[in-house]
Amino acid sequence: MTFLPLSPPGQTPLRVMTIAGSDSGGGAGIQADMRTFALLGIHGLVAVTAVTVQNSLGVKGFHEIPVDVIAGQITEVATDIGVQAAKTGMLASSEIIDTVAETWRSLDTGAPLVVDPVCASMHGDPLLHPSALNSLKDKLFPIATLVTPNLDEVRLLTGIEVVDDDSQRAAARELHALGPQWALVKGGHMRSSAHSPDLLFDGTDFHEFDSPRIDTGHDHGAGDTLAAATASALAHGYPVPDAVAFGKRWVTECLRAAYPLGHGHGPVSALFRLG
Ligand code: PXL
Repeated sequence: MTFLPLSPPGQTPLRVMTIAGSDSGGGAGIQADMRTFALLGIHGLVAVTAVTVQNSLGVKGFHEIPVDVIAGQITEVATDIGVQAAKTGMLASSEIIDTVAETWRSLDTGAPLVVDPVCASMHGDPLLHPSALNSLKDKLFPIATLVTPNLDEVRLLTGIEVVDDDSQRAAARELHALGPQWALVKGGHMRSSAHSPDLLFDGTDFHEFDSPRIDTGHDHGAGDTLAAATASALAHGYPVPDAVAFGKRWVTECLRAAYPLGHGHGPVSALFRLG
């Protein structure tokens, strides 16, 4: 596949910020995001929202970072280092969501914001208090360039059970009506399909992105990786449909390269990029 342009050695690369949780197993969260950024030639910036205690078998617990520390991380790096795009992942609580939304809004960077509305781990362990769903919808979605829910998140956010093309379109319309410029309904969790059809909607046009379903038991961090790669392409100025197409190709390759880890589920792997 073709990658993103690289800056020459010694020249400051583009910067993309991840506002997300730490995964002690190194497969998802900020660890997946930073790996993606590095292997795409992006300088990653970090605002840690929560520290999870987890391994390949599941999330045992998490500790939320105080909101003033989260706001501080975002503000200090954005005002000094500058940021060409950002993405959110695990935000844990409505207090954190409100802080992230307010901080990002007031910084007024003009940089695109990708909101991956992480609700639970692949094992079903909660990563967001259920009461925070409304904050996601009311505070963060309206300032998002792009939201990227999977089908479980779509059900929680809209009540729509996506089973086919029609319900996927209905979900995209409902999500877009919540205020983001673009809504991507990822089809990867439509396990009965031989494909992984993603649908992007900007309120007028639908764009479809298809890829073969990669048959791997190791897909931990796939959503984070797609959002991080898409944000990286947005930082380069790609139009949203092109950035999503790039993110989808990248995560498909990462799924092909996924590996077993520990006694449970392994992560997708960006290490294929190293040749
Ligand atoms: O893949 C979603 C995700 C995001 N962020 C953190 C996670 C997970 C899944 O486990 O642990 C920190």
